[in-house]
Amino acid sequence: MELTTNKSVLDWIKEKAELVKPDNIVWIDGSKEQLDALHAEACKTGEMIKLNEELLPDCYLHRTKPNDVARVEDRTLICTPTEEEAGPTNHWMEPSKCYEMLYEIAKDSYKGRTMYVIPYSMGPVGSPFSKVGIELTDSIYVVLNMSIMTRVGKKVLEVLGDSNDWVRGLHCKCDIDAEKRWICQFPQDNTIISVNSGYGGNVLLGKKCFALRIASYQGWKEGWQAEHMLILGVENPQGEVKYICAAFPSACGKTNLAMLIPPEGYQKAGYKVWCVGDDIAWIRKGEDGRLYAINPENGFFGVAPGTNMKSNPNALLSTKKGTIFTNVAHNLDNNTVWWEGLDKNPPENAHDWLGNDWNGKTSTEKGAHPNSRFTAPAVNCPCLSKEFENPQGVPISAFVFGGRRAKLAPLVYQSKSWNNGVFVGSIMASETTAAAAGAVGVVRRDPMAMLPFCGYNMADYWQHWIDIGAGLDEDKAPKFFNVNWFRKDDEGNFLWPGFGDNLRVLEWIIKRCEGKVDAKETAIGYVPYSEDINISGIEDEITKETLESILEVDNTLWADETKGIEEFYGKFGDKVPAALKAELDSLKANLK
Ligand code: OXD
Ligand code: MN
Repeated sequence: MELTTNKSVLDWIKEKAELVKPDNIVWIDGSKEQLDALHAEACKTGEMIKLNEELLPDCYLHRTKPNDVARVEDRTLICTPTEEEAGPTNHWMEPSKCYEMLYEIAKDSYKGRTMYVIPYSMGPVGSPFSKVGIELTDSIYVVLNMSIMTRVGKKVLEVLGDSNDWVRGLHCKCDIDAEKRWICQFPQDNTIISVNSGYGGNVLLGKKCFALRIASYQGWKEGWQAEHMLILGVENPQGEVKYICAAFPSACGKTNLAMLIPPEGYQKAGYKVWCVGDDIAWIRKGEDGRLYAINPENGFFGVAPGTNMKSNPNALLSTKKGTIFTNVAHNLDNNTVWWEGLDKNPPENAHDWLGNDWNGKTSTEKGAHPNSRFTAPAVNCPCLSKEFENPQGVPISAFVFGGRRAKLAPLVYQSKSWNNGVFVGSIMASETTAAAAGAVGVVRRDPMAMLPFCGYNMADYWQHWIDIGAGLDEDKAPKFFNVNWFRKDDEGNFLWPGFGDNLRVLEWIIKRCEGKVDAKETAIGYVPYSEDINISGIEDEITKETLESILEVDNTLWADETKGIEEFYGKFGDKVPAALKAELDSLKANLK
């Protein structure tokens, strides 16, 4: 039964149904009965495996096709009318050509299948920050994941009313043919079409496709921001909470930071860290002139390998109920799941992520795919912020950028101004790890961690950041910082302990925001005096001398870095904002 009388919605569904020709159409109403029935159906067809109800209640295992295990950046298109609007860092196709290609692939592809209509809200239903999307899919896995990652059902359509302001999403599994796989965004049409994939980031259209690519474009047009940022709150012993948004390229510990466990001394003193979001922030100016952020998502789509009770207990505990595991190993003895780095006790009687017999004690193959995932409800997270559902969001004190740089960037530095902070975000870069294919240690530029997620020309996006700052009073604007947890000595050993101890750096950041601590001015920005980073309790892990060494700014290395920045900016030609060119010039002058 149709759940709305909204003409723009009904017309669009009719048009798409005529294209893909489903046997029937099912509207997702958000009820438990309907979700229960879909779980049961997915288990019957083998799409999902129900896990041990006592150990992992309401949890399921799913395996994707082996050729379909990650996002596909070279097959992700931004279809703006002109190539320049998409910019040099996006793959582009002219919209009418792209629609034609996609419709040819999608045509009749739902024959013998059901079309599920998922009305969903990114952000708390009805919040002034929130936006509605409708995803059509022929995959129950998508329905069940979207029901964790977003708010779905009838209530969303009630809020939408007869408005035309909603994002269209069409997902067709087709044959999971990697050669015909396309993830296409049409920012001007509020439309996303994804074909030939069944993997999370390509098919849960609310996440990267909408909440970053389409939403970044909407934010540009409407005066707000969609950022690839975690949001966390640090509560001090007096009970005051300060909120930070932070962007990191992949493999920099973003989820761990979002759910950080304070070091023992800090816990005893009464410090707490609250997670508002682990991946995406939507940011707007509030009535008081400050910037506020919400997490538009309702769950965590986290990387499983490496998640354990030491690295991230809050993430692991979040997966203990109502979770869908994708491409992890299946422990057949107790019908639970396992992945590399979960514990030192791999199951002997198991199936690997491909479903083949697997003995974790003797096999040289991995049990879980390196990009295997959990889709866990945010409410499960022990450190979920009380403000998670706040429709007004949380006030932001600081933006933090980061990356993996063995020698270059100091542990932390503060930007000299808003525009200088935008510059620091625009030059973000990280050295590649063995976790990704390709050479290790190569510097990859990833401005604001948005490289694969910006739905328009990155240079316009930088200008948008500059414009947002120009609209804020200086005393109300968040301050900008850059962190680097990954400085190494000449033998390749990490010098900073990281994980929970990163709170020691956040403490300095917050003190800087409050004007409570002095700092040393360097060519790149303000760096802490070593005595202002608290290392009490970890003196056996890091000496004062080592701390001093990772706070150092080497002007020769930075002068080299400016060449890489110039080369990167060169891709954007004249479109690089004048304010950023001025920042680069002044950095070069400072380094002389
Ligand atoms: C993610 C990503 O999965 O950024 O969140 O790739
Ligand atoms: Mn992400």
